[in-house]
Amino acid sequence: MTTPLRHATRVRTALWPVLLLCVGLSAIVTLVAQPAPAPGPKRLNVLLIMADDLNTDLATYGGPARSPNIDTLARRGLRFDRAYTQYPVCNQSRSSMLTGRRPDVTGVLSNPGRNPMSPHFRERLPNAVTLPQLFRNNGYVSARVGKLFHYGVPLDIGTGGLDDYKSWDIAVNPRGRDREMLDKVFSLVPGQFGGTVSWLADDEGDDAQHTDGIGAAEAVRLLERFQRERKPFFLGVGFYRPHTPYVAPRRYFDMYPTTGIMLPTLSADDTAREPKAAYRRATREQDAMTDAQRREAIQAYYAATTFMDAQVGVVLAALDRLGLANDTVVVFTSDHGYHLADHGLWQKPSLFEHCARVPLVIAAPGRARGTSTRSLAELVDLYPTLAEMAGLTSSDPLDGRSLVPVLDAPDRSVRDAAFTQAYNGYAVRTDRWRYVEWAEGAEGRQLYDLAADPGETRNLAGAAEHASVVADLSARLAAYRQR
Ligand SMILES: [Ca+2]
Repeated sequence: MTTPLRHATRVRTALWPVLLLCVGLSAIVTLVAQPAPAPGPKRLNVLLIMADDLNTDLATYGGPARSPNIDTLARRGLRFDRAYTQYPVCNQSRSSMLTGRRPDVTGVLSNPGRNPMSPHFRERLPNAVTLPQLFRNNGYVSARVGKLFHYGVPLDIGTGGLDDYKSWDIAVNPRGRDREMLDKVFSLVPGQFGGTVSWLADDEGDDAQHTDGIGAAEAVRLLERFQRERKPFFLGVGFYRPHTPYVAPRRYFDMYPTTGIMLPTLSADDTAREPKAAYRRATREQDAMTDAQRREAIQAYYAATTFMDAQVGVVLAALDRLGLANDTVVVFTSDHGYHLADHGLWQKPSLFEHCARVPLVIAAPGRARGTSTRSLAELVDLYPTLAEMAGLTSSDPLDGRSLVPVLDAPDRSVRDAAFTQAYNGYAVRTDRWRYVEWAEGAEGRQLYDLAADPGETRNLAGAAEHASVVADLSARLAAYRQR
């Protein structure tokens, strides 16, 4: 299938009057009230690049998935080794990150599809000023390419998904050949793609024909336009990979021979699935995978990851070519981590480290460069961090903390705990421990000493010698839930 596809649908400036008629007078007032761009020194641009469902198996983090372009970005900036999502599912995480509020505040606690009542964050927070909206309200042009707010992948590709129209001046919805090839995808559940494990090596298409390749090209066009028009910008580029279906050109699969892929070993708790709540996302079809299928799925996930990394490279090369790099803070992250047979689990969500932890690189002009930090960070911290760097102030009561002190001195820390929640479970990560409570402990507790046991193989929650640790961390979770 080599026919060029319709590349993208856009909400262009010319469509604003139509949109405004649809959304009512309040939006008009919002637009009119926006102040003109402030005169003065050059303003700091923002390029926020998000991958979907990307864990820390990147080479950037010492993992097996090649990521030469994200590695390059890390050499220009600061790699956060302990960054965590607020909720390891797309909609919950993205709503939280982009509003700067925790999931219990946004009220977005489920993905659409499974629960038709799943709200948009505007239902609970109608007047929230999102991160891109803050920039938009302060004279920046705010643009999105691809998945920033939630989309169902792959079926919503090419649509606006659960977008927030107040956040953007420009929205681009790329759609490539991967969206048209679903009939060729191998899936554990035939006919389903996003919610189960599925993959395809594309033998004919090249990068530029895939949704993320088209998204990268659209992002480059926007950067060229912003540079030409000398506009300060907030550009969000949301790639769809490595989210299922893991689709990429064949050559990326060839980088990862299945004979070289080691399958994780399971602990006694993993095998027994205790506590049960921790393994609630295990599915029958995933449990029934053969080892050969597990290796093929991991190969495909890494292939999709390296393909996505190549698209990151396309965008970063344009930033350099256009002379924008010295005036632009670049953030690369993912909405949550991911299981690849570790703990006997696949995909998300869980409250294990591999699912709660996210890659996070921030390359900011004049700040930390080519190093890493052990400072804990949460995705909700990105909002105050970017606002501070740009000299903007939000009137919203943000839940995160600015990471700017860490960007200036990577041995510093701005928080001593990071929190993640899923279903009726809450987890806290400290310097040494990961502690999880399900139904406030009624459905189980987990305590792992990550300094001694990074693979989370020994649950210490019932050990008498750690009772005071459990009591302390349980109190922290109670305080978190009551905020
Ligand atoms: Ca996701």
